[in-house]
Amino acid sequence: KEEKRISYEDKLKICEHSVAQKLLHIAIQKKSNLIVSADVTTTAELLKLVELVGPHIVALKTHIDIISDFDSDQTILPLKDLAAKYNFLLMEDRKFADIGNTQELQFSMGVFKISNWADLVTAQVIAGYDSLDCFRNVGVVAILSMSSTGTLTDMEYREQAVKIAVSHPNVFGGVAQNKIPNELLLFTPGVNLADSGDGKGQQYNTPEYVFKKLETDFIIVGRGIYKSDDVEKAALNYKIAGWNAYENSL
Ligand code: BMP
Repeated sequence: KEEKRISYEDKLKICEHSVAQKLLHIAIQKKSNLIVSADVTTTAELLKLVELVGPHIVALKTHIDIISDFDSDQTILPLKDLAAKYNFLLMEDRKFADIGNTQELQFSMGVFKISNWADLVTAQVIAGYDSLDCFRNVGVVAILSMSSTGTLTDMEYREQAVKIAVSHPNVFGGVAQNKIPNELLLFTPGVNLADSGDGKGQQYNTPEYVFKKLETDFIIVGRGIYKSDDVEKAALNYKIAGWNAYENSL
């Protein structure tokens, strides 16, 4: 059944999770639905990138395990300061995919101690509903479908995955390349204004497409921004493109 695209203000009334509320308030305040995917590999590059894009984003998405010189004092403390300074949330794209007990350890232990700093995390739902119980004090964005060629997230899988996402209290959103129920926030990666793919299976759409056709709430942009010659200008361009696409889709 077709659901009508609704505004961030209306989403505030139906998405009750505290992290969803924060994200929506930031989106409205900053007039931005942009999440930058900071797929750089050193602390210096990460912090430099965040200084440039911070003012324009609602959240910064990290793959913290690709930072070669990770150190919680040198990497996380300044990152948290920047998040407070520029008013955005920290989203760790860990894509947890194990049994609850193992995920609990991966979430809180090891060198990264994700539970100490992430506002939201991504998780697969492949291990079932109970596996998501361990993510307390954080928002979970469930991976419902993927942007890559040949992904196994077919319709049958997606339907089952959405059932878990809408019913689990820790989950407030989904990563997907298709429409999802209004009570979840939709995050869409695979967004690029210049390219249609990366030669490694990634497939790109435009902001216009994902807001109009998928009714997404947030776009996730990596290389389109951090590989640009002028990173700040690129972030601003995607922010404006995303906001215009959102307004045009209402
Ligand atoms: P880029 O814009 O450079 O292609 O980066 C996309 C980012 O989004 C990567 O960090 C990737 O891990 C993530 N991602 C994706 O591309 N497709 C998905 O289906 C799910 C993702 O998390």
